Amino acid sequence: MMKNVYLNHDGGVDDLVSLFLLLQMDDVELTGVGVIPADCYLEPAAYASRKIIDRFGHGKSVEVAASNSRGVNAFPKDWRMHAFYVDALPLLNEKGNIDAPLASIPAHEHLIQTLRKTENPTTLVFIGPLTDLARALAEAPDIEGKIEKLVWMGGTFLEVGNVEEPEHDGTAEWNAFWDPEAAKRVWDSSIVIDLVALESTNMVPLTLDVRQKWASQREDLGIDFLGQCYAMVPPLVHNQTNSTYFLWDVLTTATVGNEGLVKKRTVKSIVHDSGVSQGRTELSENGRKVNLVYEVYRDEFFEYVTELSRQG
Ligand code: AGV
Ligand code: CA
Repeated sequence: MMKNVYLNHDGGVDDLVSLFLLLQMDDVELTGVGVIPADCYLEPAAYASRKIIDRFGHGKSVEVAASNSRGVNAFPKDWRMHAFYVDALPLLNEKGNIDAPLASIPAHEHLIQTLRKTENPTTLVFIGPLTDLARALAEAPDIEGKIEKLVWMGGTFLEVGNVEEPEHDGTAEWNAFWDPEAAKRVWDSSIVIDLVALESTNMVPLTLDVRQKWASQREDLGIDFLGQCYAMVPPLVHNQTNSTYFLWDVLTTATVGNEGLVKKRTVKSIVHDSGVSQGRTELSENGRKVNLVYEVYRDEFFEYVTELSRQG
């Protein structure tokens, strides 16, 4: 059976690779794509998305909508630059023009419109902040009924998150930190949430052996694309730093194509929307239910991503 999927991403290397992967899944009908300028700049991220659809979308027509949402806590500029590098890849620019359509409405309205016009329920894949979903729910509460579930890369229940910023205590994950109020608003809905939090993404850092595997198979165009993308970001070599790259969003997307790659359990949680812990997700009996992805079959995951990327 075909699964309707709507993707909202924020233009990072692993966001754009996630879009590429969704386009390779036989049982996924990608109904639309929203791009939010959180961990990216909007223009190159929207261009890169459309070029990926053109080059790797197997002739499918998918509309891309640019978001006009703004965050509370800005991402570091050097991370946001990555979308420029992907957009400029010769592999995506051979053709010299773009065919994939750009929507004439902002991403949160595009989400509403797409959910309403899609006959069956849709799985939402959010691999950046939840701002566009929070705005869509505020404007059109009826869409809750059209959402199968939300799969979100965000949050953590570990003591240490991945935010290292002044005036913050370090307990949050970045997608939650960018717009903590949006996360709170989505928590207040009754949407089913699968949470791909740092518990599981910490198990899939970018490492040199993975890069080497992709390099050695670069004859294949899809695997070359993975290699080119992951050449732009720092791998884990000696020890982890604030800029070490993980396959956060790619793991999230892979769970949509293959649930067997991870283990989940239900927990109850709240979100802090202000103060020194803003963006922190915390276990609490008074919280709402989320399905926490807490473990990954690492080798199977990398194997799945590599094979899905193979074009030949
Ligand atoms: O917190 C993880 C999220 C994911 O959606 N993003 C990157 C992924 O796209 C923010 C982020 C945290 N640490 C980063 C990030 C880093 N070292 N480089 C770039 N982005
Ligand atoms: Ca992201």
